[in-house]
Amino acid sequence: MRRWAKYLPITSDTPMVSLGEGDTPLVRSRHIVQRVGCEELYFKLEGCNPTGSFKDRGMVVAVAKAVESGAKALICASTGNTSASAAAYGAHLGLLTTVMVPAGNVARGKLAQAVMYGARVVAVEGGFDVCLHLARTVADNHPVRLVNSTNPHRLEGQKTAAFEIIQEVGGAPDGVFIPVGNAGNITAYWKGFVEAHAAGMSGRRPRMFGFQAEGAAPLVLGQPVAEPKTVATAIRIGNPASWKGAVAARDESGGTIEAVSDQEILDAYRLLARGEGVFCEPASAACVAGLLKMAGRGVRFDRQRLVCIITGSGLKDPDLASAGDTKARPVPAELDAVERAMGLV
Ligand code: AN7
Repeated sequence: MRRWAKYLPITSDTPMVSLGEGDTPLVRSRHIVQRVGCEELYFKLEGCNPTGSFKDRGMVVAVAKAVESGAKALICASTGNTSASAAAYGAHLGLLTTVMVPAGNVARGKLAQAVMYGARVVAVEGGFDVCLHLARTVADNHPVRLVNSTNPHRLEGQKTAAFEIIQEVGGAPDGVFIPVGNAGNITAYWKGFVEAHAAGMSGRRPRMFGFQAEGAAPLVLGQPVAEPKTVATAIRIGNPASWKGAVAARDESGGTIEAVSDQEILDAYRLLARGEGVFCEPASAACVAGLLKMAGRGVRFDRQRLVCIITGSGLKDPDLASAGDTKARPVPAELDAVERAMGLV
């Protein structure tokens, strides 16, 4: 908040708090860049934020503004990351936080965070879309502040990631690849790039490429999806709140919003970890899956500089990660047993 204060809705009454959000690494690709055939490819590691996802950038602003206006309690609907972030900033600023999540469809690490930060967790028998509807209704009828991305302060905070990218690579890249769920983030990035361009921070604006999971792709289909399904639970959303913002980002930037299959997401998830040393959650890998898919069908990025937004940490979803080959059986504490386990003898 401090660094970008002049671009944020901050007043002398806004509490200037921080858990260390923002200033996340921009890592240059060494492996996937070759498959894509572009000039430069970067990963913006938003999983390095304090609660392990990009949500912290906007949440710190939304919660600070809530406190400024006298709020004592917060509520959000969430597929997991928003709840972890709201719970953390709620705890930091002494607010009572309620999070509404789809029962049985939230990665274990995210739930653990909400519980540890002391939020009241309401697991709803339904998906994210119904949780958001209920949270909005509660906020309309009770003195509880809604901190979903329908809260404009969230998008203000999230747009700072665009400023950081511009500053680090010296202007906007040619293309930004980003996973899309409730569509707040693609809306916020585009807002950031547009404002930065207008303020003279960057001579141009990037094309925005958004990616949804095939089973949860309302923006691709052009209509809400009643029962969204995908392994990437973070983006299991059938009726995004920022629908118009996402379509504007796509159309004004000359980009696209496309779908990727769960298999393509999981392939990119593993490739990022093994080929780049970047361990993200499956939803985050959707944008890399999308970039690889475009390159695979012959889209050329020859002289271009591209950035993929890696929205959350792989540690959020330990069950999915360890469903692979971690059948590590213990071996006796003896040298020959270790050498055998290593395939050396
Ligand atoms: C890792 O936490 O919607 O398109 O409730 O956790 O701005 O929704 C999370 C979304 C991408 C999609 N990557 O961003 C929630 C929630 C990760 C995410 C998205 C989410 P939006």
